[in-house]
Amino acid sequence: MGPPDAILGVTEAFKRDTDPRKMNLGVGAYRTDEGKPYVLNAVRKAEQSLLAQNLDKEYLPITGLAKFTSAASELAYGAESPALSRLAITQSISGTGALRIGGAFLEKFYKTQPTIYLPTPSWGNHAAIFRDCGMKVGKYTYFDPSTNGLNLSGMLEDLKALPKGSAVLLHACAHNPTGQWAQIQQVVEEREHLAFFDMAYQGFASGDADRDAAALRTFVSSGKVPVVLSQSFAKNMGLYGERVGTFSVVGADAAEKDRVLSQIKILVRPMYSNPPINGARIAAEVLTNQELRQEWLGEVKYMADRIIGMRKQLRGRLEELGSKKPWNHITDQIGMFCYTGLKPEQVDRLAQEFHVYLTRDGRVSMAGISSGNVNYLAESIHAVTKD
Ligand code: PLP
Ligand code: TYF
Repeated sequence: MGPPDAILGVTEAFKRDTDPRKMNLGVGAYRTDEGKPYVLNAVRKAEQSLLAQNLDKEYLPITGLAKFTSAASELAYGAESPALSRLAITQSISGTGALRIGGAFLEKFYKTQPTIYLPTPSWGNHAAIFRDCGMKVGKYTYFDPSTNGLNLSGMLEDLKALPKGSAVLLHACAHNPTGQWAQIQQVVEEREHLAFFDMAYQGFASGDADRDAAALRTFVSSGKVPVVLSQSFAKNMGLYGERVGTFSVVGADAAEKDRVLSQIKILVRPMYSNPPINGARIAAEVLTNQELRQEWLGEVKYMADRIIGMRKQLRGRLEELGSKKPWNHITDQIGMFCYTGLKPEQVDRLAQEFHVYLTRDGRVSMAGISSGNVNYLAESIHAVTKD
């Protein structure tokens, strides 16, 4: 018997709890202010339009639905990006599948550097994904537990100390605070590292999809280091279970793009032959129908703003309760999660005494908080942190 997934295991424990006050702050999935899963209106409308078209269910090509990958690449890299003409892109089984293709690609074609370096902490699944691709997994400093913020100098030092040309995983947004990118990019370029961007939250950090892609786009336009990207539509389009994403490699020129794409096809074929069609059709419809696209961008902003509002309320309530601990990191951090700094024993007490469930590293999914339970959460956190 193997151990359960650390994040999905939290949901299991939550489901077993029968207390009406229970809260699931484990898995990163958006909830409405009523605590319900949210299917975006733009997605519902795209589904209706697809249904009315009576489409067939034939296999997609190995690299997926071209209408989708082309619209997705414009969303990530910018519609005007000159890199689009030399971009090798494939549809993937959401962000996880994109990372898996990327890991397999690097393992096979970036052999001189068999290690991928991850920030500490990173998404809990990253290390396992790259390890199962046959890569070695290394670390660089990221989080500073004393401030619950970024340890920028530690991060830059570590990136400088890595062997030249290392593969470095960077969270494109909602992990790296904005503003420090220029320094990070400078070091990555000096050391000629390969930048593996993971973009699972485009639009979720700032509410603006272009702004959240700024770091990726600056690296690409600078053109000094190789850039690859995993892209997920799970969170920003609410397509979690539809498994919609892409993996792409920015080629040096159109000929390299063709060679890379031919190798990606060879990797994908024995993994799953070709990707699922339904979610890609939905995303393509939302991205290319101008009316739906505008509605979608508004809904992303709405979700991002609700989360920002919850950050303010949670911090404010903790301060009103007279907590002596600093809670500025709740509003300083961006994206879907908050690293609260809660210790594993405090997380255990939250579950056992207060029916509040999160991962033992103290990560809270902010999207699970609503105006109906933010006070209860503040009181619970205050109770386990006051002595
Ligand atoms: N990358 C990061 C940083 C994530 O947090 C997640 C999940 O939320 C993913 C990738 C992949 O998620 P999915 O496979 O559902 O797209
Ligand atoms: O980090 C999260 O909460 C989401 C959902 O193995 C998730 O990324 C969690 C665990 C997992 C796959 C997805």
